[in-house]
Amino acid sequence: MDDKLAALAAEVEARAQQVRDERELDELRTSVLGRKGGRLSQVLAGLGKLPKEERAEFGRRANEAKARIEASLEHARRRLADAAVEQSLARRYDVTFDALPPHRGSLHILRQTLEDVASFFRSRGFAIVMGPEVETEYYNFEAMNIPADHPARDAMDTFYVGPRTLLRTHTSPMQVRSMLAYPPPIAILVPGKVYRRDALDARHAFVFHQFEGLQVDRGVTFAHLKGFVTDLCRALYGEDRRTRFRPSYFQFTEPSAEVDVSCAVCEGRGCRTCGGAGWLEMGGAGMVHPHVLRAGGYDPETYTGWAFGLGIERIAMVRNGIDDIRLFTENDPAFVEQFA
Ligand code: FA5
Repeated sequence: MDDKLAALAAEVEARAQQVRDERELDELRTSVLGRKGGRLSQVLAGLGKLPKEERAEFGRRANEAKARIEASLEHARRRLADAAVEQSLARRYDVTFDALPPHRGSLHILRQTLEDVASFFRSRGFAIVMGPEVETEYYNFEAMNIPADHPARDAMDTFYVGPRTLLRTHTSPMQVRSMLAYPPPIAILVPGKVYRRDALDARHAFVFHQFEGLQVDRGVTFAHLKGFVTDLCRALYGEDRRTRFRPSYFQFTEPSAEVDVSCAVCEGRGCRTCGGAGWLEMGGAGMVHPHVLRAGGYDPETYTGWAFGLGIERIAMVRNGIDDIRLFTENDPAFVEQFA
C-alpha cells in the first residue's frame, strides 16, 4: 500500500511538471483527486482490508501523499500563471507604427461643383452675391415680368410662407435686387437654394440649387451670352462637349433660349440618361427683358444684358454620371465618400 501511495505521488509530481495549460492541469487533478474514480480514492479504498494496527500509520502516509500531490498541482498552477504573466510582458509594442488615419471630412460634391462654377466666374471678374431664400412675390414674380394670374406662375409651383411671401422658386429675383443695389455695369454670379412644389423623382427635387449669371453693360449682345455659356460648359465638362441654344420662352428675357449640353454617356447618340435625345437640358438663358432692367432702375435704351440660370444638381449629375438627384441628400457614406 505504501508503495502505491509513494508511486502515485511521484507520478503526479512528474506529470504536473509536464502540463502545458490549465485544461491539462484540471484533467490531472480530477484523475487523481476526483471523489469518484480518482486514483487516490482507489488506493485509499484498500484501507479497510489492512490489519487494525497498520491503519493509523497508513492514514498518516496517505495524508502525506495527498499533501505532496496537492503541492505538485499547486506548483504547476503557479508555473502556468507566471508563464502567462511573462508572456504578456514579452509582447512588444511598436510605438513608431502609424496610427489608423483619422476620418477626414470633405466637401460635398454639390459644393465642389459650385466651387468650380464660382472659380470660372471669378476668373472673368464677376462678383458673387447671395440673396434671401424667403422672398416676396414682387421680386420672385412681378419684377421678373410675371404678373399675378399669369399662367407662367403655375410652371413654378410655389411654397408660400405668408401673404405675398414665398420660398424663392429661382435665383432670378436677385437680378433686380442687385441692379437696385449697384449702378451699371454689373457682372454677378448668384448661387443658392431654390424651392418648388415639384414631385420628387430621379431628376426633380423640391429643394435644389441654381446659379444665376447676369451681365449688364453698354453694348452687351446675345453673342456675349453664347460665348460665355459655351466657355463655361467647356470648363465644366471638357473641351469636347458641345453646347446648343434652343429657342425658348421666359417672361424675363427676350429673346430666350434653353441651354443644352451633349450627353457625356452616349456622346450625343442618344441613351437612357438623356432620354434618347443625345442632349441634356442645363437651364434657361436670354437677353434681360427691358421691363426687368427698368424694375432694376437701369435704362434699357442705354444698357443691355444677358442672364442665365442653371441647376447645380444637373451639372453635378452630368459630370459625375450620377443618375438620381435624391442621392445628393440621402447622406449615404458610400455615395458621399466617392467624391472625397
Ligand atoms: C428658371 O428657373 C429660370 N429662372 C432660368 C433663367 C434665368 C432663364 C435667367 C433665363 C434667364 P427653369 O425653371 O427652366 O428656369 O429652371 C432652370 C434649371 O433648374 C433647369 O434647367 C434645371 O437644371 C433646374 N431645375 C428646375 N427644376 C428642378 C427640380 N425640380 N429639381 C432639380 N433641378 C431643377
